Amino acid sequence: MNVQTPVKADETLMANAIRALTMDAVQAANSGHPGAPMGLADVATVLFNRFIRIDPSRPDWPDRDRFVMSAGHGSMLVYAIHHLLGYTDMDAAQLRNFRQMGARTAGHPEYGHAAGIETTTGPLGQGISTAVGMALAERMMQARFGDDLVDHYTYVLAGDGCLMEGISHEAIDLAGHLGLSRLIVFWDDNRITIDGPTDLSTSMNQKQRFEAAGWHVQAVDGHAPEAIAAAIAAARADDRPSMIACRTVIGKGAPNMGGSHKVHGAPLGAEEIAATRAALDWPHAPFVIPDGVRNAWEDVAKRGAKTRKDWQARKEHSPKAAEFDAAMAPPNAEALHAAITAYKAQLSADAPKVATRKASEMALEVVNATLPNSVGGSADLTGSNNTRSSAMRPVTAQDFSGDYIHYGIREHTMAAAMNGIALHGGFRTYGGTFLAFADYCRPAMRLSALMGVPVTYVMTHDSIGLGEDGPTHQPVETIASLRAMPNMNVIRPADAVETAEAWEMAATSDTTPTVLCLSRQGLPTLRRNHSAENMTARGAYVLRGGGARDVTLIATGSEVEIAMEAADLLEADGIKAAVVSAPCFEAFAAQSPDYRAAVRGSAPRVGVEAAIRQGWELFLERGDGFVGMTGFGASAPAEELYRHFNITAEAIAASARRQIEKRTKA
Ligand SMILES: Cc1ncc(C[n+]2csc(CCOP(=O)(O)OP(=O)(O)O)c2C)c(N)n1
Ligand SMILES: [Mg+2]
Repeated sequence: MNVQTPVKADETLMANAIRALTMDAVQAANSGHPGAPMGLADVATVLFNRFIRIDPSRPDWPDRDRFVMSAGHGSMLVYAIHHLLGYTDMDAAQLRNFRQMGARTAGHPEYGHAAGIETTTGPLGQGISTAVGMALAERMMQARFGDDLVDHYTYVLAGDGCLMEGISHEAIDLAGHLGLSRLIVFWDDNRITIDGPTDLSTSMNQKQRFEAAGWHVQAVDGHAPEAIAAAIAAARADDRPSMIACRTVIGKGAPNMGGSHKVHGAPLGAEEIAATRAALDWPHAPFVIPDGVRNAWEDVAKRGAKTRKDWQARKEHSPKAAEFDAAMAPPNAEALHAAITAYKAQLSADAPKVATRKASEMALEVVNATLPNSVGGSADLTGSNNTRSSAMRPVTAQDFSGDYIHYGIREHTMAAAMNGIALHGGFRTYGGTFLAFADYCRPAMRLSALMGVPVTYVMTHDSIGLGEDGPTHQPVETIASLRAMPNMNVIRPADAVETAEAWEMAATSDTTPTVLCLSRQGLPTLRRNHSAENMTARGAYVLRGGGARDVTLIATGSEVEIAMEAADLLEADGIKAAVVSAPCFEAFAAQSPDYRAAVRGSAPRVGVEAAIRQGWELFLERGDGFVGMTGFGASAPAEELYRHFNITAEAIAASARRQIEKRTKA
């Protein structure tokens, strides 16, 4: 079991190895941050030497402890430790090439770049908030599989910066409320940030802040191994999340520069490095580690490997082994495709008129019934986002067996926690808010995309179509801004069928997160002819009018219905208008050139979306028309807003006629 190991090794030497590797790698790169790794070397050494259970030969072992370097600028701490533990992908050449093209030792720790990096950090505050999701997933897995299979901790090293960022407030509050007992945060209390001492910019009593949120709080000398160890043991024993304030000296070991903001983010320089070697009594050449120290670190890895093997044996005999493996495996895409296809056939026959947010809830009944490890949630808008399917039960501090998370009004931490849940493994996760508040989630969404974590953002109230709540709530530029993000699928379905298809894509995506942009207002079913093919996965397709066309109307979401009406108006005048539904630009961009050309057609085009035009060059050429928004919306009933902003069938038809006329004259 996960218990403390007695100390044998010389932890001062183990910590000085981190210091030396850090200062030498930063010097070699002539760039990087030596201060935090040197200051945290003692805390990290005690944590790894006496407590942490990981197996470098099996970095994805599900019951490993999670270690998050939230102060991501201190990446050399992670790389040095991985090197010392003997991770095969972190040899000395990687350290010598710190921050260089193609090296695994990126400037900030990047998930997927080297084994054992649990999450990408660097944007301050993200690590601690992502870790809240990991610690929550651990509790939820423990509730399902018991201590035998789930018995690990989530450890976080956070700096002054992480705790000053606003997201930390949300994360601390949520973790305290949920009583995430296996979350242990070390605060690198060095009283230094880039600009200088922290008293330039904060007077916060961090200990009281954590206490107020329901945490177990301790303070120790961050260079006193026994005190650190005692604090970790007490933190593990407490049933609340724990914060250990570790009073440290930034750049500890550097005799002249230590303790100053000058060591935060610049090489020490040859002279100070020599002085540090002398002060630490570390005579070894750069990147050379004496055998005794290397052996001490490798013992940590050996202990982890043994613990992992014990776990493996327990799992093999567990009656829940198959269920556990299924939860850790990718979702059953075949089963979901069959269920969604049958559901789509029913929808096309019934042709309900529902808002796509409601259609999303209907699709979730299918998704959540088919994928048992689906976990949902909302940032206090459950009834508006329609994110809770009928069988879902809330997760609470008393009962983690539920599958629905009330994130509270904490969009940013919701997004980061979803990353953490997904990275932890065992669950597929989604969470909702209003689309306009995607901006409150954005830094964490960017990390979902950068890391390739397939979480789903259920974002409702996706345009002026939400009506009376007005321009504060009406996205105008939001969709374009999300489409601008690499590796993010932005899907704006037109009806219940496309919504079901969007959910199939989102719930089975491997490495791309998804934003679902969903309407508040009711929309008719436009896809009346059932097809087993997921047309939304094509990105865009001809919904109406094969064969020769005089004009192509291309629309998304709630505006597809309006484009269909415009096609009726044009048809009455003998003008053949094709209507293209374009729910997912990213998927369309990935289609073959032939397919794209066939959908776009050679006739003049009019794009229609109740949002800004930016990004529509995927479909439109110069001279093509666009009916949409050019500024913020307004507060009024939705129908009136569409008329006011001239997003109507008449306006689309008029634009189509203009395009055709221009083409005839040319
Ligand atoms: C969101 C965000 N804002 C700003 C930065 C730039 N930045 C990197 S480290 C840092 C100061 C962090 O101070 P602290 O956490 O105390 O680290 P220390 O100087 O003690 O190593 C800043 C402002 C960042 N990485 N992320
Ligand atoms: Mg600091």
